Amino acid sequence: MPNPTSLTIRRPDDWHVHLRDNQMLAACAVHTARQFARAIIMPNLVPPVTKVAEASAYRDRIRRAVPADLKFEPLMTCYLTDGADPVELARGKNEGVWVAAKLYPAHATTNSAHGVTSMDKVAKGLEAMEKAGMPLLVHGEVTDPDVDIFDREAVFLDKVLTALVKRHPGLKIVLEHITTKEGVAFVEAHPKQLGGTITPHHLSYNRNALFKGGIRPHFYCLPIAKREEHRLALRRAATSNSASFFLGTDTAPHTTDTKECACGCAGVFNAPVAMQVYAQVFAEEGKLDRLEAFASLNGPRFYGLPPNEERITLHARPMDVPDRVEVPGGGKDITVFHPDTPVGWSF
Ligand code: OTD
Ligand code: ZN
Ligand code: ZN
Repeated sequence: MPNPTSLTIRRPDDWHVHLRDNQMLAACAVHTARQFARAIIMPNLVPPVTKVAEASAYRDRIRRAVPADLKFEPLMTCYLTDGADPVELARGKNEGVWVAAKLYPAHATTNSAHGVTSMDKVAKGLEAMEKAGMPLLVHGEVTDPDVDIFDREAVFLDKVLTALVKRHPGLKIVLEHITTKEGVAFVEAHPKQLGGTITPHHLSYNRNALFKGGIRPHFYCLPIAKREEHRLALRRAATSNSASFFLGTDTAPHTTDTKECACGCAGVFNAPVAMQVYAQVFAEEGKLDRLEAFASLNGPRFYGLPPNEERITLHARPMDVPDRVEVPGGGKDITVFHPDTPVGWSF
C-alpha cells in the first residue's frame, strides 16, 4: 500500500531530552515544546540535578522558558551518584517531582563525571526506586578505555545490565538511546522489565556518516553510531509495533564552536526536526501506521501515564530544515541536525 500523504496521530512525547539551562535553555525549550506534549528532562547539568529542590527549581525554569501558548510538561529525573540517598529518591517520587532516575556510568558521556563508579554504590537507592515504582534510565555503555568505543554498549549489557535486572527484578529500566542489535535483543528478551528508546539520528545514519568526505562533528554523539547492520536492527525495532520501544530524541545541544574544534563535544541537536525525521523513517519502511504507537502510546504505557488527547498532523511535503538556532546574547548558535537525505515530512 502506498504511504498516505498526511498522518494524524496523538500528540507525541519525548522520553529523553537535554534542555540545558540559562541561555541554552532559552534557545532550545521552544523547539521541544513545539513538537512534544511532555519530555523526560535529563539531569546532566553542571552541577548535576541530584536533589528534589534542585529538580523542582529547574522544572520552574523550564516552564518559564517555554512560550505561554505551548502546552508542555517537563518530567524531571534524578542524577544518580555513588551513595545516592534512598530517602531523597522516594521523597521526590512521592512529591511528584521525580518521574525517574538516571544512571550514568562515571565518565560515559557529557557531564557524567559525577556518575556511578560501581553498581554496589547505588544498590540501596535502586531498592528504594523498586519499592516506589520509579523507573531507572540507563546510559548503557562501559567506560573502560580498553574496550573499543564501538563495543561499549554490547559489553555493558553483558557486564552490567544482565546482573542488574537479576538483582532488582521489580525495577523498571529504560535502556536509553539503543544503538546496537544486541541492545534491541536485550530489550526484547525482557519485555516486562525493560523498555528501549531510539533516537532519530541513530535511525538515519550509520558510522560512515561521521567520516563522509571528511570528519563531520555534527554527526558525533554518544553512544556513537554503529555499523549499518545495527541501524537496520534499530529500524526494525522501532517499526515492529512492539510496545517495548519508544521515542526518545536524545536531542543534546552544544554551541557550534564547541563542536567544530579540535576536541568537539558529543551530542546531536535534533529537536527542530525530530518528528519529521521519525516520520520519514517510518515512511521509508512502509510502516507509517505504526508511528503513533512508537511516538505517542508505548512511552506513556511504560511510565504509567495517560496518552495525550490532542492530535498532530504531519504532511508528506519537504521540510526546509533550518541550519542554525541562535542562542540569545553572546552571538553563538547551535547547528541543527541535517540528515544526508532530504526530509520529506513536515507539519
Ligand atoms: N549523548 N551528548 C549528551 C548526552 C547524550 O548520552 C547521552 O544521553 C550531552 O551532550 O548531554 C551525547 O552525545
Ligand atoms: Zn546517554
Ligand atoms: Zn541523552
